[in-house]
Amino acid sequence: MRNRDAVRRGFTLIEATISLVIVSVVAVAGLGAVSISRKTRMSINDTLLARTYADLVMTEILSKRYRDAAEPGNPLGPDSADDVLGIWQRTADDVDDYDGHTITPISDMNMNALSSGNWGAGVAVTWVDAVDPTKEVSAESGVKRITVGVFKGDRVVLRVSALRTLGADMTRGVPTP
Ligand SMILES: [Ca+2]
Ligand SMILES: [Ca+2]
Repeated sequence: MRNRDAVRRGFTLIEATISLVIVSVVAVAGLGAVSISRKTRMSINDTLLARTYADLVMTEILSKRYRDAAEPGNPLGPDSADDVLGIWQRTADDVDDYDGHTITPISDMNMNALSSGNWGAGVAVTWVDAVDPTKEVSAESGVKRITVGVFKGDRVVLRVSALRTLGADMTRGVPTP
C-alpha cells in the first residue's frame, strides 16, 4: 500500500514536470506568434504609410506641366529659374524638375513636413518610348516616366511609377510650349 502511494506520488511529480515543460513550450511559441504578428503589423503600417506618401509626392509632380514653359528644349532636370536653394519644390514648374531630387522628410509643395524625418522619397524622371513605355529613350519622345521611391531610414518601402504625356497638358488646357 505504502509502495503504491510512493509510485502514485512519483507519477504525479513526472506529470507535473511534463506539464511544466509543455506550458513553457506553449508560452515560448505564443511569444513568437505575438512578435511575428507585431512585425507583420508594423510592416503593413509602413506599406500603407509609404503608399500615402508616394501618392502625395506623385500628385504634386503630376500637377506640374510636362516641360518647362520658358525652356522647352532643355534636358531633363531643373531649368535656369528653378531649383532655388531651400525652396526648390516651390519653384519646380515641370515634372522633370524633380529628377534626381530627394524629399526628406516628405513635404508638400510649400515644403511643409508631412512625415517624420526618417521618411523620404527619391524621384527619377526619364523619357520612355511612346509605344513601349518600359523602354527608356535618351531624347524627347512625348512621354515621361516618373518613379517615386519612398524610403524609411535606409530601407526602400515601395516604388510607384506614372506616365505623363505631352498631350495631357493640351487636354488639361495647359498651353504646350
Ligand atoms: Ca522647370
Ligand atoms: Ca525641367
